[in-house]
Amino acid sequence: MSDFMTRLRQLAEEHKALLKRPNPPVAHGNGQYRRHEFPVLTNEHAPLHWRYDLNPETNPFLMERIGVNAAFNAGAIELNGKFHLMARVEGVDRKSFFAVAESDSPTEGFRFWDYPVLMPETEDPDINVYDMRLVKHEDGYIYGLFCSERKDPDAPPSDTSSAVAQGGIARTKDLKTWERLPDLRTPSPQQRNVVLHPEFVNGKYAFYTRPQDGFIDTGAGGGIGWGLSDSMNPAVIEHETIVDEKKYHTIKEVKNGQGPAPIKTPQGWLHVAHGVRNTAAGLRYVLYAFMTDLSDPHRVTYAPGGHLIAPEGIERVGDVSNVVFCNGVIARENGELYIYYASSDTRMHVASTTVEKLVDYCMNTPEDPLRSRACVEQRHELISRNLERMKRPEYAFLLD
Ligand code: M1P
Repeated sequence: MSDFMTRLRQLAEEHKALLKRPNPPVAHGNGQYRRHEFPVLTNEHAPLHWRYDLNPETNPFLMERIGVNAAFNAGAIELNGKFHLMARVEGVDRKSFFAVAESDSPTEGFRFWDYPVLMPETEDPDINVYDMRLVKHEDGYIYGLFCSERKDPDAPPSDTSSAVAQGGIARTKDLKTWERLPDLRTPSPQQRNVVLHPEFVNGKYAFYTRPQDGFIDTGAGGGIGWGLSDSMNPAVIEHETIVDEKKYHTIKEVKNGQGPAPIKTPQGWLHVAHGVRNTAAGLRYVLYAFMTDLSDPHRVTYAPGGHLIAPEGIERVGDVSNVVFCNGVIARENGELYIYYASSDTRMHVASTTVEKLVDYCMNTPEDPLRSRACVEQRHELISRNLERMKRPEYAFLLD
């Protein structure tokens, strides 16, 4: 057999083994969720036929011709009994695009479809697209809300970095055929982390936004925003209000952003979001949860203090280190909840829990009291209740 075919067989074996790798939950969790052992998607999950030219005449050394750098920040949806991740795949050329990976299982076996998504462009073509939220809306469409990035037209010629981010919108029924709609229009100069609420509110389409003055800095954009639009074509928000504001000396001191669309529960809408703070080592992104009122989805009802998921171990390291980011969850009819989160702009992971547990977490975790002394008082209250309880004989083992 030629070297070419020998190496190709070897690559195929390794790829198949990666896709078949079982992904059990790790033994110990904190009761809120359980991480799973391995990433569910990486650049190596990209099919060989996306990366290699498989013709020995045009690729005698069997080299990667169009490499894949990362697979992260995936939207998620359960459709026709299958689990789908709409990954942000980044080529080695730094351009991101969308691609669906599908599995029969929520935690392992994700396999990319043969072709990535050829997303239609608007009249002003995007330079980069990323971070799609998949939202099954009650109007019957599945919407893809994503960031559309273009070079800043007002930047001087010497500035080859400044960009403008806007809320891109497309819709589909099957994740295969996409109709591109005009970008969301809002009073804010830039937008990222735009998410559609899954139900009409007062007969209108409702959006979570993230107003921002600049591409990285949110500036006066004070947190996760909210606005209503009469239509999706075009979607226009005249008034933006703040649902969940960024706050000094919290996990969302610098900025925050809505994760996936919220999950409807009897106790309210359950949200997963990301919060960002600054450190001497750069920005640190963590995930947090909160709940909003069922009939008034922009009114926060429960806001547990601190993070839900922070980068751990290998998750801390990647192209943009110290980041976890979530734009996809799957809440199943049986109550299971899968949180798909990316680490360090590099790979995708999953944490499994239930809707009931996360609602309990939101309703019973104390809010951030915003001062060290008040945090200690909170802890004192818990400790004194526990010490009282630990006097019971069935707790005696804790005092050994
Ligand atoms: O690099 C971390 C994240 O930065 C951006 O998120 P945000 O707008 O909240 O700062 C996005 O580019 C996101 O894709 C990325 O993971």
